[in-house]
Amino acid sequence: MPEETIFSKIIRREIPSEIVYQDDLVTAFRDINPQAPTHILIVPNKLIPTVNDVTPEDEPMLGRLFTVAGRIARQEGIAEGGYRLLVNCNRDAGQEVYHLHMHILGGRRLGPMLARQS
Ligand code: DGP
Repeated sequence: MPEETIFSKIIRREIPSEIVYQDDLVTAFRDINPQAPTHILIVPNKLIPTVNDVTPEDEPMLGRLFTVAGRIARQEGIAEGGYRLLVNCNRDAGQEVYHLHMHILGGRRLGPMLARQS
């Protein structure tokens, strides 16, 4: 079994966070360190560490991530202006929390997709 992260405790509401949506498959809550006016994470309720660990049986949950992303974008008023969905996988992408999550970022011009190398 993979090791639980702080996100499992957030999903079970054992530690405080601003949950904006929850159903049988996914939970969405505001990022603790927002990079944009709207910065929300959507996570599977089941612990899946990275995209590399996804299996075909996870496909209903993966589809739910997108339908919930659209719903939250409308709720947050960023659907028309636009937003970015982002999933980091492992070290080179800078993944910090090893519980699969989709970032929803919006509410300002987000700029180029990748930071320039210095
Ligand atoms: P990533 O680099 O893709 O693994 O992003 C992890 C994100 O998780 C990062 O933007 C900060 C956020 N985060 C980490 N710990 C917590 C927490 O305890 N609560 C909340 N709400 N967000 C957290």
